[in-house]
Amino acid sequence: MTKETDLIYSSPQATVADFRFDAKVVEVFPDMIKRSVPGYRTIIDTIGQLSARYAQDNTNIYDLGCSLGAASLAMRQNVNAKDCKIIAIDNSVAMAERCDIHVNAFKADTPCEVKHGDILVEDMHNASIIVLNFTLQFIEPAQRQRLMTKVANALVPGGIFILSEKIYDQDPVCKELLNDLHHNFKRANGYSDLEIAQKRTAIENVMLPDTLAKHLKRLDQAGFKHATPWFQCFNFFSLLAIK
Ligand code: GEK
Repeated sequence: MTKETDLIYSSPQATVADFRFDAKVVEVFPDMIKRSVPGYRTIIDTIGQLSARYAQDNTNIYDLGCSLGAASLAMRQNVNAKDCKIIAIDNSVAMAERCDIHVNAFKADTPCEVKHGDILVEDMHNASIIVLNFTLQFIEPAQRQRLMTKVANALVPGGIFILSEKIYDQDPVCKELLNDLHHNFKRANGYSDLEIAQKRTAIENVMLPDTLAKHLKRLDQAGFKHATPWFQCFNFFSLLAIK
C-alpha cells in the first residue's frame, strides 16, 4: 500500500481542473481518504464485520468503485462462508491495477477478482453482499435509481447492500454547520485553507451529493424492505439495506 502524503492541492493552481481518479491520486489515495472522510476506518471495519455475518455460501460479493480495495480487503479477511468470490470494480485503470496488486498481496480463502469496468454496465448477479462505499456520489444523478434497482435485483434474499456517501442537509443552517465541521476535521488533519478550497473547486462538478431522504427513497423504490443509516459523522453517512 502506498504511504504518500496528499499534497495535490497544496500549491496555488492558476486553474483548478476537475478532479480525476488518475495515477497521481492513486499514489496518495489512502492518505487522502483517511484525512478527508470522517469515520472512514470505522466504516471499512464495519463492512468487514457485516461480511462475516451476511456472506452466504456460493455467492458473489461486489465492491463497486473499489479504488484501492480497502473494503474488498476487509471482506476478504472476514468472510467465513464457503465458495464466495469478491468482485471489485473500478472504472479508473490506475485504481484497478493498483487494487489488484494490493488486494491479492494478502492470502485468504476467498478469491478477489479486480475488474476495470463501469459499474453501470458490468453484470451483477447472485450476490449476498454489495458495497458502494463513497461511489454513488460520482455517478450521474439520472443513472442513480437504475443502479439502485440493479443492485437490489442482483442480491439474493437476505443479501445486504452497504451504501456510504457524503450527503447534504436539506436545512440550509444545518447544511452550513455540517460543512463547517467537516472543514474543521480536514484542518485538524493538516489540510490548509488553500488545499480545502482548491479541492472543493476540483470536486464540485464531479461529486454530486444527495440528501439522506433521497437515498432512502431510492432504496425503497428499488424494492428494499429494510434500510437504516448505521453511521453518521457530520455530512458523511453509511446505511445498510437488506433484501
Ligand atoms: C473505498 N470504495 O476506499 N464505475 C466504476 N467505478 C467508478 C465509477 C463507475 N461508473 N465512477 C467512479 N468510480 C472506495 C472509495 S472513491 C471515493 C471510492 C472517493 C470510482 C472512481 O474511480 C473511484 O476509485 C471510486 O469510484 C470513488 O472504500 O475518493 O471519495
